[in-house]
Amino acid sequence: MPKKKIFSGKERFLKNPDAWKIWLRYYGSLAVILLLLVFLNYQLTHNEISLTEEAEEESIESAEADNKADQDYSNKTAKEVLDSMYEKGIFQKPGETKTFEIFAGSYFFRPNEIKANLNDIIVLKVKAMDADHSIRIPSYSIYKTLPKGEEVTIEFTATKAGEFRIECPESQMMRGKLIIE
Ligand SMILES: [Cu+2]
Repeated sequence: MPKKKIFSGKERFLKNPDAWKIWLRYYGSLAVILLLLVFLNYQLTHNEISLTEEAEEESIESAEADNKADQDYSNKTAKEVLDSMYEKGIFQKPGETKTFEIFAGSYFFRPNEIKANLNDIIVLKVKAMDADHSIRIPSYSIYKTLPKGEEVTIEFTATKAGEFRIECPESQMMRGKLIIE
């Protein structure tokens, strides 16, 4: 009696004519899953890297901008910084003190034209040379007598812009101009 051949599960499987289909399904699924995992992994790491790069680029850019601002600032002198603030109207520009030496004589003021800027503090040192005179700037309510040979100091703030007459009321020819810009 021939011994009945007993196939193991594996042998039986291998004898199955459709075995290749099962194999394909099994390994095919595995391959697909594996590919999917590889793809996902690539996507994740790639995105992570590009995000990190973006963040790095941004931080480099902002650091560069900071540096540039710092440099712009440090390249400017204190005066330039202040001037730019005056220009922007952050501060009102204080006037400079401008001193003028004026000689008064028969019949002149020398110099006879004084120029200053609005808000300047104007100091006039006026000296009558040959006789007593006086100086008057009506628009600024200034009137001072000038005894001969004596230096008289007049100080005022240029609060009004324009051209203003300087005169000696006693001498019609003694005329000057105060120009405030
Ligand atoms: Cu005079």
